[in-house]
Amino acid sequence: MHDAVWLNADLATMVAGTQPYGAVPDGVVAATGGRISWVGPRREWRGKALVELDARGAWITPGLIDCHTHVVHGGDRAAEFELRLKGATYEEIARAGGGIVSTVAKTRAASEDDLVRSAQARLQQWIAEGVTVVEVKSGYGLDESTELKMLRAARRLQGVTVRTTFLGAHALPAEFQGRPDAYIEFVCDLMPSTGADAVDAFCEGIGFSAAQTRRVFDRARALGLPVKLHADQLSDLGAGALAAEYGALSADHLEYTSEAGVAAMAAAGTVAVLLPGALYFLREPRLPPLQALRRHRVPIALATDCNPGSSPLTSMLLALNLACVLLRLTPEEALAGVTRDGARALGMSATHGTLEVGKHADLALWDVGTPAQLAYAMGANPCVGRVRGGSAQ
Ligand code: DI6
Ligand code: FE
Repeated sequence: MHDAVWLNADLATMVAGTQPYGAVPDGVVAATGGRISWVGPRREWRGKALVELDARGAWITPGLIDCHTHVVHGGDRAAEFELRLKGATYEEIARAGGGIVSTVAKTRAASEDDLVRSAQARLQQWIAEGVTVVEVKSGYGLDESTELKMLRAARRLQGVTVRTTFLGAHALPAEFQGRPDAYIEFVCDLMPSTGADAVDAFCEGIGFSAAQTRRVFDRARALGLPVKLHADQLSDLGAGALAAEYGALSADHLEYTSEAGVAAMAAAGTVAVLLPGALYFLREPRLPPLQALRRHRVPIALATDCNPGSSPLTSMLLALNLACVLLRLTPEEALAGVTRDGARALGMSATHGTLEVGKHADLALWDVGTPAQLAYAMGANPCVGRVRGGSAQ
């Protein structure tokens, strides 16, 4: 006996195989104890369930996964947006003491409760759009108390499964001006007490060098923590290959990554996380190397990169559309990027990301005629139901 069963649905299981979207027309999905306990075509369903739910012809996908966000932060950067529209560049603003460090001041000044409140208010949109898992990074504290405060705030968020990432190596705080190596030492020393699920760094001209990133990753490796990397967003520092060398879960951004970097990622099983919101908002002319990623069969995930400076994007569905229009992903690749491969970018593919028996019963129900409509529409929200751990929410 199953706990619950959804009938009268078309399934996009997102299991890789011969069917686009892993589709099962007129499919059935059942859940027991919070896990998927049966999935397949209705004509093969012989089971019984305590609760029978009518999906009313909806498409059911895995709950969406946003594998790269900075959704916990203080303040906004609308003034910086205005400066950019008057001609200043993102990098110029950062070098003049704006950018990331201006959000640091706001985040330090905010209480933990303030951070929970503002992030939870933003997160309602993810929840309304069928998202069930969200990764949240620190990195706007750059001191011990604020980094830990951000991570505690992230763990208090409700309505989604949260994965936390320690991004101490995001920017150099004013206290360490001229002493980046001393700051990296501080980040390494703080790492064991963060309780984060993974470690990230910003390897960039306005962030940290490859050598500094290595020190962070060496410490993470010694602690047994998986790593991710903001890689080659604004210039090619060989960061895709560096991430691969450390067996990173993911290398993110990748606008300037070379084919050699892509090949290294393929060999290491490192997921490419593409962030079309940042590319759009910064009007970045250089596109990530999609053809090379396809040729080398690197799994491609998609995320919002929600942050106040380079991607104030709070819609996963809009991220799908931006990925197709700007980066030229197919709608099927885009949907895989926010389900199967988003899970992989978080090291969660054994339990999340597809509709398969044994995985968490995290589902999204959509009033669409085809799954491609999720990426096609701009600003619509056809989500008509969301299930997390087997419970309708
Ligand atoms: N890359 C990003 O996209 C965000 N952080 C990073 O390293 C942007 C952060 C910001 O501008 O506040
Ligand atoms: Fe980011």
